[in-house]
Amino acid sequence: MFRIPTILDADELLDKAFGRAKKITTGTPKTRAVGKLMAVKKTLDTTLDKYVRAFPSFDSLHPFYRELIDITIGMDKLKKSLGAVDWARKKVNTISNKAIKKAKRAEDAIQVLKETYGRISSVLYQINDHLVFLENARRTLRKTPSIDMETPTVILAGYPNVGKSSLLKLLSSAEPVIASYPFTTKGLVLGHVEIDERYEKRKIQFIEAPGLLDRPHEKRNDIERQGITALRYLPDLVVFIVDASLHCGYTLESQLNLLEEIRDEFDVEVIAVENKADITGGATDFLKVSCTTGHGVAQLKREIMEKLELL
Ligand SMILES: Nc1nc2c(ncn2[C@@H]2O[C@H](COP(=O)(O)OP(=O)(O)OP(=O)(O)O)[C@@H](O)[C@H]2O)c(=O)[nH]1
Ligand SMILES: [Mg+2]
Repeated sequence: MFRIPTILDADELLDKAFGRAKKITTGTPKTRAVGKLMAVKKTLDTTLDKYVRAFPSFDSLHPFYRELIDITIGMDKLKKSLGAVDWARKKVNTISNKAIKKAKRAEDAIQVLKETYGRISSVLYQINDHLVFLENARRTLRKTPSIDMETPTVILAGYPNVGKSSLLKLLSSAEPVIASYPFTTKGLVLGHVEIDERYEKRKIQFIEAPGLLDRPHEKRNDIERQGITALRYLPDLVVFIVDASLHCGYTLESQLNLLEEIRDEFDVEVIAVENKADITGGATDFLKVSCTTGHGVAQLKREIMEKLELL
């Protein structure tokens, strides 16, 4: 969702800046040295400034994204790294400006150039960890789903491994990874459905929340926390999936406790379904579905549409 350019590390930035300077080959040693210093300054000033501006302005973000980014990246670290990059940009500018003046007066302008390259390199190496952190943050932000706050939103929630991704695939355009181990889904997965009404096309967003365990919030891992954040800010409806076959590896009791907690904690309508009805069925009085045979899925779709008042 957030488009940010690749963040180069210190070595790559220095290669880029010194590479530009290397192309300046004409003039006296003095004018060459001054030209090179100006090229290095300009390249680093522009590039570092672009990095700082490319990250979203966090205070104006929707609270859902603020909370999500805090979990997946860490807001304080992110702000600190952006601050460090801005500090380096200013420092490089000051060093370059002084060096340009000095080179103009100096006997040996090339010597000034060499010393300045050394000082600029050391500033960039000082912030290398921040640059690496920002490049990782960029990759995480790129994967962050782009959620439309105006579109009706259904969250698929439940214990790990119960079939949330399988159901998301049947209900929407999403192509999630499905596997027989828990916590396959490690972030929020978004899918869409378009419904043709007589006069207009309506959209529904489906979001798979990563698997949740029935345990206190402080004990939850960062994968679960993303699901809680989504539940807090986004759903018009929750489809809670239970695996009564217990192939998921968790007891029915824990799954039902989680369902009760979600009902208590979030002020949202919940449809509970029992998945994997091809293996068992009858353990609960919820709507029975099977992602393997497709049994019950059409009825679930109808119930979702009714609850969202789209039928
Ligand atoms: N027999 C049967 N197996 C199913 C059904 N639905 C899902 N499975 C299997 O259950 C396993 C978990 O399915 P997923 O859809 O990945 O479950 P998930 O809830 O998204 O899992 P996590 O993302 O790890 O929390 C996979 O091996 C699926 O093939 C079903 O209706 N019947
Ligand atoms: Mg999944």
